[in-house]
Amino acid sequence: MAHVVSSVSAQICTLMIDLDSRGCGQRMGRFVLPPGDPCTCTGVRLGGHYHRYAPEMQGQDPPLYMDMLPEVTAEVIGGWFNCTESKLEESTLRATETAPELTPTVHPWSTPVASTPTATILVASTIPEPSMLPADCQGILDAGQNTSGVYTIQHKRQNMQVYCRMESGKGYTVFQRRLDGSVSFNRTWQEYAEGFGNLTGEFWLGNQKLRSLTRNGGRELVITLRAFSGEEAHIRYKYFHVFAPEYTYTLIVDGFSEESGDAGDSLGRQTFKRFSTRDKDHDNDRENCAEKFHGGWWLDGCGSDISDWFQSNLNGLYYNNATVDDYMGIQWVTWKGKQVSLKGCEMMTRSKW
Ligand SMILES: [Ca+2]
Repeated sequence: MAHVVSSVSAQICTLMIDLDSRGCGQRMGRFVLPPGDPCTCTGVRLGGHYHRYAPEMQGQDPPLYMDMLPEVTAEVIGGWFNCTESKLEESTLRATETAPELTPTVHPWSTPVASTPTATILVASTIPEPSMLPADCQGILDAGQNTSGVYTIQHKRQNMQVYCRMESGKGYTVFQRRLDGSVSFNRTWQEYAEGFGNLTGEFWLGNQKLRSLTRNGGRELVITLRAFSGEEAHIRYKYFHVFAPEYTYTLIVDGFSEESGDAGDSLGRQTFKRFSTRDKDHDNDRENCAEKFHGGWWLDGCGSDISDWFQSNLNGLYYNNATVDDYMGIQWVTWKGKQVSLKGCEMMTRSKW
């Protein structure tokens, strides 16, 4: 590790929001940045006033919900615009060379907004040794490992062991698996936060890692469901995001599609639902649904109240046969109804960028 003190230039971009009709004008917005190269943002500040400018996104257009705004960072914006690290470095260098007379590029179709302050600051930084570890399972695949299995990745400077499923030329990080009931999913908030089980068997990777992996908002979620009848179904959500612990690991999924089978969308209704465990009841039911169902999940109601909105629980109690009382097993209601528990399932995620 080498410690250096260097002079760098910081460009703080002001992020504003503009209601988007896709979100019924309520909770969904479009990001609004000042004109200029978004890859030069080294910091983000929320605020300002309504403004029309919203830059093009190279074909990507992830939903931005109001609740996500506190989590938007320069790194997130970099993900939206496919800014490579080298591009960020080049941008920073360019800004340093021209500071303090830097004039932001103004796109002809936009109206200039409040200035994007450029300040030269002294930063004591630690330059990490070059890492040989890919940042995710796609990186593992790109490095030539095309066999599914347990690998070590380095995500957000944190080494973590994950199970990578290599499928159709894509590398997915598996974060949940049910096979045979050998691992109890009736766990505490802390256990769900840290993860439990065996990566080659049944496990929950952990809400902290899940939050870290989905942080840039550009993740897809793929779910495999297996029934006791031998049927299998594959489901995909184009967008997948899990909020920070202070937002109780709230779930966002959007962009449902069926890859195979006819399982239907049983998770979409749970978007914006908070995570609950037997010792942290964040559902909207008078009962403690996670306690009742013996597992933590993004729960709303327990099925016995008027708030009977939930249709899936893949962390429920494992049964060795299909028929259960309403919602008491591993459920995907739009596929098998509320009285059928599944034999197994797997949930995995992958960055789209
Ligand atoms: Ca409750």
